[in-house]
Amino acid sequence: MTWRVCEEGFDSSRITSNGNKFMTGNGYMGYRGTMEEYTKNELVACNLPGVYDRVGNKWREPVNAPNGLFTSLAVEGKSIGVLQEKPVCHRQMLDIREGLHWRNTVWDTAYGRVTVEAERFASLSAYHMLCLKYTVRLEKSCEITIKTGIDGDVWDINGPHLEGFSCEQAGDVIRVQSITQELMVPIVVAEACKRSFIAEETIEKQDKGIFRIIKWCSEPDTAYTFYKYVSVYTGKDNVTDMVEAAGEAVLKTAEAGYIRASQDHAACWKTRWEDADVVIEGDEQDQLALRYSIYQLEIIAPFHAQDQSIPARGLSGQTYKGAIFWDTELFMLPFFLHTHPDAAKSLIRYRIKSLNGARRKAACYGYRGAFYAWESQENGDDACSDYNVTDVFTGRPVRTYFKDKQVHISAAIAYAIWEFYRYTGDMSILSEGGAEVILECARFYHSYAYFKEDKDRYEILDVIGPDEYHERVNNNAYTNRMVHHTLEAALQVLQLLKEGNPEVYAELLEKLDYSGEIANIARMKEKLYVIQPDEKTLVIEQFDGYHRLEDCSLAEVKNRLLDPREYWGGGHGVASDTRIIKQADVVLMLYLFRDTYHSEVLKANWTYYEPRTEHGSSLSPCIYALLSCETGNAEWAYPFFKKSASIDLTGESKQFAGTIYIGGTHPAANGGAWMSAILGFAGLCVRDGRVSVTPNLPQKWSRLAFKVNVRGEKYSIELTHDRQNIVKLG
Ligand code: IFM
Repeated sequence: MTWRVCEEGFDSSRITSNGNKFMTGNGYMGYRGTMEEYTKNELVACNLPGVYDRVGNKWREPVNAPNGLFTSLAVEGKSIGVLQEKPVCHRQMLDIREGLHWRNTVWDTAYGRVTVEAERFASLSAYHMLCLKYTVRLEKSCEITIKTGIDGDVWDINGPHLEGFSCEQAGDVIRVQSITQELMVPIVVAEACKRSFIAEETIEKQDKGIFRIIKWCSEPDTAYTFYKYVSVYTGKDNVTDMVEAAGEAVLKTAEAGYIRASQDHAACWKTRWEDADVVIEGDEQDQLALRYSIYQLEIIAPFHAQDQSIPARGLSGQTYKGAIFWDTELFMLPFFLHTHPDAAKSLIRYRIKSLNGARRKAACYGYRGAFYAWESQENGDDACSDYNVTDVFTGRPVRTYFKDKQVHISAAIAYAIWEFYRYTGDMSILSEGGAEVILECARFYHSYAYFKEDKDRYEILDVIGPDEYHERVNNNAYTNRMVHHTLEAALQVLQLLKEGNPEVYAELLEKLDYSGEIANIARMKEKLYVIQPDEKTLVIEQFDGYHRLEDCSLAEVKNRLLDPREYWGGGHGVASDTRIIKQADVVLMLYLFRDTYHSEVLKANWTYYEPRTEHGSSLSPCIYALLSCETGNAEWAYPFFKKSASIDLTGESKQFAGTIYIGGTHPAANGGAWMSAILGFAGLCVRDGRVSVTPNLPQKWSRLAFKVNVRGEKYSIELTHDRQNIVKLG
């Protein structure tokens, strides 16, 4: 019950959301929760993170590989599938303990009952492999035709990305080779299919696909099962001959058999859960929702790579250009840091690897240092368009300033590197590029800031804070505080290296020509305007002039919408001239720097900003949960935890920004759900390698138990309303 996600009945209006909800994956690839008989029209995708392509002047986005699991069924020549024939019974299920997708569908046809049962997984023990077990059973004796193979005609938002198709058979293996249009990255998908029943098999080649046509006459009530072993390789993999590697992988897995492949896969899942599971007693729905959030993070975690990060919509497709946002550093990293520090390191290394992209961006705007991409792709270049929203009324692109003005992105990266160092105590992350990133981010802010002589202070002007509805504002409280932190981290990093690693220190100063910069950074840190709570109300103004905006209710602003898909921000948005904000902004700042504020300030700002927050971003509710826990109010936090944890189960999230599709999974919310439970309700705190908790469990929960990895040592933590137990595991 708490390890399974199930849906009964077939509802065509849920095809897209179920594609997200029933995702499987292994970090190397994400496979959407679609039916075997679906095609690109139902958004089938085998998404490959890190392989991007641009067609003409359309948006650059990650590539979907040819679908090696395509399988359709015909009985006496008539197609039977959920789209052709309404099933009498249909169940779709995800076993999150073992990372298995399963479907069972029954049709009542002129030929009696037809049942299809299929199970599949993206292997956690062999990252290039997808495996499928497919069983068909008929009540009567009929001619069955299965078409199964590799469908290269894939779903793309801004494609088609693949060209130069070659579809071949080589012995028992069929394969499709193609290349991406822009960078000509080769993609190879190979398939081997095994069955133990006798049938006639022919091969059908199409321009973009190759299929096996398997025909036989069935006995009544007899199960016919076949197995598909599919491998995916790209030119980005470190192999000399991809075609050979892909062919060998499928043959080797096929020879070992499905049971062996699924056992190896399950064993890897067992290890993952040993490190990451969180047990909630007292509410089964919460238990499932949190486990499911963890599952979503596990299937996108880059365990296979040294320096890969995670896109904002995970591996659920091409939404948001498959790009990496600050979501990873502030909302996902804490989960990985506490459970799988190696995966966390890969996320940090991705930012180190893409530092030159951030330098290019800064230089392009006339600044120095590192201005990270708002939407980052493989080389750190910004995929964010100047027109990221389309107006619903005119169909015209709307000029947005996310790319130019969300300068807080660099600070989030510096913050994450500093947190990684503080948590792991691993100096190597600093000497292997982390220090350079922090220093270059600090340099960027120094070149961006404005020194106001009359006020004798640095100000950060013309920015967008986390609340994207208010563009080009001055002195956003969150941004200024984060910049302050970056400057502080830069100075501390310099000190650490000077004392602990003088050679690296000297090399870095020389390489970056930084000696003269140190005084600039120190001065700016002293004189940067950090917005303080109002003396009477304790509220921190979100940006200069925020309090002069119209103070109307969220309901009133919603009422003003003429179209539900209308964009609320920018020049003409319904929220732009009001105090209604998209997502946690000041509240996020207070959470991150909670130790430096009085609890009355935390409460006053939570109470002020919450009714004015739309929670129009999936990043928002968890932050309100975390800050309420900080003020000792678990009951206020609870509904926000629930909202965060269940977002990809219910599918209740914004699907459009203007006319642009933004649906998919929400890893930042998944990470936020974990943070709310562990850093919020359990009050876990790890400082200098020491573990402590300040629990404040929701009334409904009778027990919360989890593990954390601190500097290579594992701790098991168990909490009830009146007991806490922290045990270091041997
Ligand atoms: O990074 C977020 C941003 O804060 C709000 N819009 C969506 C982005 C991706 O999740």
